[in-house]
Amino acid sequence: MRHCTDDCNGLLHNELERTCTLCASVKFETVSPEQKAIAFEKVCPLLESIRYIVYKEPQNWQEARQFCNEKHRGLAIIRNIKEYESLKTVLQEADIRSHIWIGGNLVGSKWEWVSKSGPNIEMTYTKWTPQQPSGNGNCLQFWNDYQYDDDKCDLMKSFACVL
Ligand SMILES: [Ca+2]
Repeated sequence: MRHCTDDCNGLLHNELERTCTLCASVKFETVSPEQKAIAFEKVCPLLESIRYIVYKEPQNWQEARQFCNEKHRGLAIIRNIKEYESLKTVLQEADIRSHIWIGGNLVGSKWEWVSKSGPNIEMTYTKWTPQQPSGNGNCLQFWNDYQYDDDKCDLMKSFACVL
């Protein structure tokens, strides 16, 4: 895990470990006259207000990832249907129909979302094209009808970042 400097780019800064994390468990106390309670809440500021930006200029997956990391909050990740619909809308508005790199990566036998800093994120919500993944590549693209497809990482495609 990379150490982060002052700017966590929307991620949470863990002061103790000097790292950036996507989600954190935040302790809070409730004070009522009868009983004092301690609770933990999962907070993910980036994911709760996720916005995307799309670049038409084709790059290979690794270059796209590097670009998104430098300029934004990393390659696009999709955690749920809300985020999926959000990215789809951005692409439709930009009139981009297919072949868009997003931040999915095959690690071993598991598809994961890459993170700008910190560990990869488990891929729980998926929208695979029928008969995909076909095993012809380790990187994830939005294909026809904005459905997922695995493809060769060195191919040049438009791409989406987390804004
Ligand atoms: Ca494929």
